[in-house]
Amino acid sequence: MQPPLKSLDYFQKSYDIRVGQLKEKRVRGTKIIGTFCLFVPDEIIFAAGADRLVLCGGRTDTIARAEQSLPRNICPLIKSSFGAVVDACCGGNLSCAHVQLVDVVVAEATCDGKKKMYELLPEYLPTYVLDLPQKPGSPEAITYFLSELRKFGTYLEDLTGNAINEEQLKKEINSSNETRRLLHRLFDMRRCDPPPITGSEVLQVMQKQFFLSPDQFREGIRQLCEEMEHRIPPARSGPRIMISGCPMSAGNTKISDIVEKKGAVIVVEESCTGTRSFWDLVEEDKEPWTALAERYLRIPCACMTPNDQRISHIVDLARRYHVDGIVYYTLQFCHGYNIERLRVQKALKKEKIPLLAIESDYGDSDVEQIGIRIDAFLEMVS
Ligand code: BJ8
Repeated sequence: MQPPLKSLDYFQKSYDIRVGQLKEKRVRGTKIIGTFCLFVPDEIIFAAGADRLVLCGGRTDTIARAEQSLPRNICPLIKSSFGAVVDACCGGNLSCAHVQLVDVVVAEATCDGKKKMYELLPEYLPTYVLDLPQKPGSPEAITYFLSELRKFGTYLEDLTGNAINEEQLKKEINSSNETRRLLHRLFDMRRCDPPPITGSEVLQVMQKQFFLSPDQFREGIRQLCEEMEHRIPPARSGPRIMISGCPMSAGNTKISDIVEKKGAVIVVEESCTGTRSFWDLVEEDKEPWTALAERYLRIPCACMTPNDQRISHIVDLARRYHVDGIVYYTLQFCHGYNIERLRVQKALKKEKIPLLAIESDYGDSDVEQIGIRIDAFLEMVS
């Protein structure tokens, strides 16, 4: 086993610095926005002089708290996120520091479970819901989403007391694109055989993008890319695997850890903690609101219908990263990603790329059983 990359320490150390930074900002009057999804454009938040952190839960310990009011048979990400809010706002002792750092929550109309959970949030935190068209390919979708983004901009202007001007918005678009380009540089290096970084290491980094400031995150990625460029990885022994499906929020690394402990190497993740978060850039030469609406509506989330762009993106990634097999990961009770698997599976069958479907929660009770299935899958694709 090769020694861990030194630049990963940077991300660990930056965490405490960022907590301090957010606390200080709040004291100075900067509004901190909590979000739960990639569909809420950071660029608009930053252009309004606010800051943001993502509150998606990957921890198990907040789930019991959520289950006191939510049904048990909904996705663990929803329960974990909601439980953290309830606990933090009702003087609990689970100490999810993130919730206490935000002034308001900006939610989004995506899956049913999230939409209904967001209806309960105002009891704990001021909540704004950004609506989304469900058929991104329809001619009316862009017009509608554009009007929703402008409304969101007005909400932020009222909240912060700052006007969002075009110049600032363009600056934020360029800044977010710079982050996306750096992530492309990082992910491109994973096409090498063997790749100079493991999937578990990449996941740790990708989870941090939702908490660190853009400057902090970019600095970490730059250091990491430089270290990776000079790293000589040991010869590869296991197959090249792609993970595709639901996001793995901070605290949840279960499947990536099992896959790599079994000897495979994860070379790419098609998820919101992978390519979905950075793949497409925002057009920089366009009117900024339109450019944002177009880019964000292209996010291939299973909440959208039809979601053909996701199917072709997965096939494209499988070829580009020379994968031997795909582990299709669904969080328990996430119907969107679970049902969409059938179309993904069909497309991959044509390409002769094997797929293993795994549905799991945040608990440990299925670790052994998943390990056995992954062992058998890796043996088949080796
Ligand atoms: S853009 S994936 S972050 S909605 S896993 S809560 S879909 S039941 S997290 Fe998501 Fe935005 Fe889409 Fe990404 Fe619902 Fe499924 Fe749970 Fe999910």
